[in-house]
Amino acid sequence: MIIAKKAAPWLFAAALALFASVAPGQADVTTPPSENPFAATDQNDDGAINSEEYRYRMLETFVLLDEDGNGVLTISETTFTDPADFDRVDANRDGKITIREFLIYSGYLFEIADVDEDGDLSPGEVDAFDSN
Ligand SMILES: [Ca+2]
Ligand SMILES: [Ca+2]
Ligand SMILES: [Ca+2]
Repeated sequence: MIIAKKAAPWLFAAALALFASVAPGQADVTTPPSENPFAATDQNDDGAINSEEYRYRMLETFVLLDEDGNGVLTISETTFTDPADFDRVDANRDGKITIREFLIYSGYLFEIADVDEDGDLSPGEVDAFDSN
């Protein structure tokens, strides 16, 4: 399987990585590649992304990014161009992002994006976050 790392912009703007098109067509064969990443993440089709749907997407994203499958991400497996961005996620600064570090950081992004704090990300909240 070809991993579309380049198509997986991450972090901030992009990084509600869920909205990053981590080749949704590859991650889920039932999802047409052209489908809106939001819709692909919103598995119960209620028009919002809850924390479970988000977490699932994050795990999927992590696995797709982890090219050598060793369970950690190194900077070369990410699309970070600024090492400071990588360090922000790499909490213990050992040069590797573990799944735990990844989920903690992405959970933090979820909270920031969930402006009305209802535990769901609406399309509007995602758009607002993306354009920041
Ligand atoms: Ca949903
Ligand atoms: Ca680390
Ligand atoms: Ca919300």
